[in-house]
Amino acid sequence: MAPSPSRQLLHRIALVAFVAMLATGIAMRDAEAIAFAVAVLVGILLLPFRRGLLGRFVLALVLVDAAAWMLPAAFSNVQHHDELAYVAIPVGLAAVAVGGVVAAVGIGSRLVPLLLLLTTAASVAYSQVAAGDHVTRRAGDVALSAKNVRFSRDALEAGGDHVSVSLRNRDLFWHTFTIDALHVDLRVPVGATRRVTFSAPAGTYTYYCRIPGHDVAGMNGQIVVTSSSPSA
Ligand SMILES: [Cu+2]
Repeated sequence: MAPSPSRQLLHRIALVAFVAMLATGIAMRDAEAIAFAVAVLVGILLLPFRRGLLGRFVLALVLVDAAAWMLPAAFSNVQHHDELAYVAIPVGLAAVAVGGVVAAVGIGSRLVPLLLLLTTAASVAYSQVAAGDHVTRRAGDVALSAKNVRFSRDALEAGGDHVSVSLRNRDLFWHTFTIDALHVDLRVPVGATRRVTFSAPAGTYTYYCRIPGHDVAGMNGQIVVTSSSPSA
């Protein structure tokens, strides 16, 4: 029996997802992205068995997860007019993930890839031509970056009435700069820089990334806030 149109489409989209995820993982040296690519490959290898049910199930799970991370990243980076590569990566991966999920639930229309391709092209083009609120680090910011589920620094100092922190995310998946005690929760998608300004009584505060598993993996540190600027 020949595979159904949706299974054929799922197979093709999953191959694209595998190559795109692997290439992104290698280009960004991102272990989580490579793990995602491997999970997609497992789903592809399972597709020929049991009328594809197990493969469909695995691919649906992995691609729903990918879409859940990449769609908001795509929206955020388009909206903030981030660098071309860091708009194209989440938009492209989100489109592939959504297409894969649609095929995994049994919709095999050829219109799906066409619509996704057009949406991707339009979103990326819009992000690069429209004027907007592109966020960059500013003088005086406490500067942090995140790479391979690590903050660049685990001890920060800040002073003054207002503390500004800018975080650049060099990983494919989201990171946050979160201080529960101060209700600070800065969310940063792939390749982007985001800033947060807050006021805090002098003291020592713990910051961490609240993406599941990241705090446990060591993504945390302490910020000491003094009443006057530390450089003064
Ligand atoms: Cu994180």
